[in-house]
Amino acid sequence: MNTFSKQPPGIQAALNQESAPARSERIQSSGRIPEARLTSLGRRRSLDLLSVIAGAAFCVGMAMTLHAEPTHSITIDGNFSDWATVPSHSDPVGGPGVLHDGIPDTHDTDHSGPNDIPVYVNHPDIDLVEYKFTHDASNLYAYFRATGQIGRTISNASKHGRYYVIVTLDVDNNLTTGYPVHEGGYFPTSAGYDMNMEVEYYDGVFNTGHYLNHGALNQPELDAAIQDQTNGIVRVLPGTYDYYSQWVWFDSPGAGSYQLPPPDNNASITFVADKGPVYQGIIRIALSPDKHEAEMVAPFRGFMRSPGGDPIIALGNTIGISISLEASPELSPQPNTEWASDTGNPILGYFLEHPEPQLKIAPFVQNGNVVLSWLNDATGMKLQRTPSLTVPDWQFVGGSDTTNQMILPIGSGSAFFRLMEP
Ligand SMILES: [Ca+2]
Ligand SMILES: [Ca+2]
Ligand SMILES: [Ca+2]
Repeated sequence: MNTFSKQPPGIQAALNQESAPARSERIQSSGRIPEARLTSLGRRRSLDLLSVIAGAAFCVGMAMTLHAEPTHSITIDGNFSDWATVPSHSDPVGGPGVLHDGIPDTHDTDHSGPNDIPVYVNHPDIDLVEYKFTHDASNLYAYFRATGQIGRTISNASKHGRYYVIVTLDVDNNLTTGYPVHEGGYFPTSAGYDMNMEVEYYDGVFNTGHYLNHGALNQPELDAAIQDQTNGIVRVLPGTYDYYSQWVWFDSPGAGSYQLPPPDNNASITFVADKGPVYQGIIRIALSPDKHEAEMVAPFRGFMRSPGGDPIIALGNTIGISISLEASPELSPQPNTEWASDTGNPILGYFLEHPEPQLKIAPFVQNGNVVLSWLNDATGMKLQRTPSLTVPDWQFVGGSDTTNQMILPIGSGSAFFRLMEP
């Protein structure tokens, strides 16, 4: 996400200062946890009971809806019909003389002062014209539409282009932590950005989808942040554009350089630098066939945890979002040596609404099994069961956090179910 001052690839390069100026178990009120009861009564009676109780669970969920930004179920597949009901934000169609809040809509990235006016650069591939942002129970999603082709980079013997799809996040809804985006050459500016979810294309191909943290003001603070991150910890602190770390998160203990400690010990991370090598972790992106549109996902878990163990990104939090596209100059329509970027107006005060899981028990028995289901938006929530509510012993139902339906055998006793947020 930088300009010519970017250092050569190498892990340390990513972790060191860049040249300036280029720039629980979440137990909620019990009313939020829909519960459904399964019994092993005779078939006819049990079916009636299941149906009634499943209906009651649905009503509990409805009563607690907060009417903030609702969840949406998004599949990263290059089909954008799943975005149809997500609120749209527009950005000017760039061109000579086109201003956005007094700033050339597509512009160079060489300016870093809060009151600077960067210079117009013609680069349709980074001309953002529409963007959207949404979430579900365990992921953040962003949508982008550009005048030109997203992710297009030159690849030949002498030129190796770069393109960045950037979502900058104020993860604590606090302007005093993080940094203002003008420090990176992004305008119009806004402040408080602590972390990114980002994709780099390099030399004609996807390079990495990574998380960034800008919570350091100098090299010792950056060194400390990196040490924390090898243990899955992010401290949300005042930062600056010039000091950051970036990592790819893998849902595998051995795929990355650092296996994380419990409870994330099934995951590992690798710190990455711009310009490769390629790592495919949990941040994914898909483009439309004409490459004018992109959809991207960043699971909550990759943002890591606070020192106290709380996820940095969690349902119920409020965040701020800034969207940018940025590219190196080789594919600009006219001879040009300037990098270019385009930044949308920020989405501020975005409340990560709890999904409406609508836990249900099917009103029939399937080959001696009971079918429990919940909305696809709530995939990522964890189904738990207990044989009694008097002395509860809630146990995770294995595999339930990657689906929205479980088919379970009917045993000899009673069973009660609930969905828990991740
Ligand atoms: Ca899709
Ligand atoms: Ca634009
Ligand atoms: Ca902040």
